[in-house]
Amino acid sequence: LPLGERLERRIVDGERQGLEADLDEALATRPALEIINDTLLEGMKVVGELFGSGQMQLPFVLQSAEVMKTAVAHLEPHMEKSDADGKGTIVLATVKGDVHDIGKNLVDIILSNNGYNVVNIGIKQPVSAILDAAEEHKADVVGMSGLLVKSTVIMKENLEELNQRGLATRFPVILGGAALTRAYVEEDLYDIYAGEVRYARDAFEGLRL
Ligand code: B1M
Repeated sequence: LPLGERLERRIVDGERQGLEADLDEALATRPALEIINDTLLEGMKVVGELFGSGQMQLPFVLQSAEVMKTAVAHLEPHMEKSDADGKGTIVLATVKGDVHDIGKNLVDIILSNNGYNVVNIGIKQPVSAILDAAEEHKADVVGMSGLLVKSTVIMKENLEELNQRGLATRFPVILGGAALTRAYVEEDLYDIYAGEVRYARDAFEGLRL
């Protein structure tokens, strides 16, 4: 197989052996971010489709996710970094009940590489932990990620909690993850949140915001 297809297959098949060598070969001709966006994420998309249609079982999805994480970790040192530092602090978390963290961690890498201080507190984080971290680190923004449909409901509850605690005007919120839609965030949630809430389709939109 040509290199690009081979890398995509490695994600789909959860095949680690030879991964680094293929990535190094790809790095010789393409920037790291392009390899992630145009090749590796395509592989994850296929995994999602296979899983969603019952053609792939969960342990294999996990294997693919591990290969994806290994690949991103290998590429990370090759990503462009901006010299600018101290642009601001964002607390980043995957919301309560949700373990998906590949997208959140990509957001972390891209923001960190572009001069932001990212406090990534991990997965399955209740709103109290997110807000504690935001207060402790004097965050400029709170970022929440979640891929499950039920996470979209949790995000709404979290925003209501910020309202109740009088923190909405202090913390603008960025939401991301596959189960969200722009309309849900920027119309429905916008109406209930007393502060700013925005939707980021991908890590780059997160950076722009
Ligand atoms: Co899960 N899973 N999974 N899974 N999984 C999905 C999300 C699913 C859509 C698959 C499917 O059915 N087709 C489905 C959700 C269905 C739903 O809710 N309606 C699903 C399910 C059902 C489940 C379980 C319930 C399965 C089970 O146990 N029966 C279970 C849930 C466990 C839990 O959370 N409590 C589960 C478990 C897992 C694994 C552990 C095996 C693994 C996760 C491993 C890990 O993350 N460490 C996994 C995986 C890998 C997936 C799919 C296949 C791929 C997700 C991924 O990593 N994509 C996923 C299918 C899919 O998404 N289509 C699926 C790549 C990643 C880079 O994309 O996270 O979307 P994403 O991030 C993007 C943007 O969304 C955005 O930027 C990123 C990069 O551009 N973004 C942000 C994300 N967060 C952001 C935050 C921002 C800004 C942008 O600012 C704050």
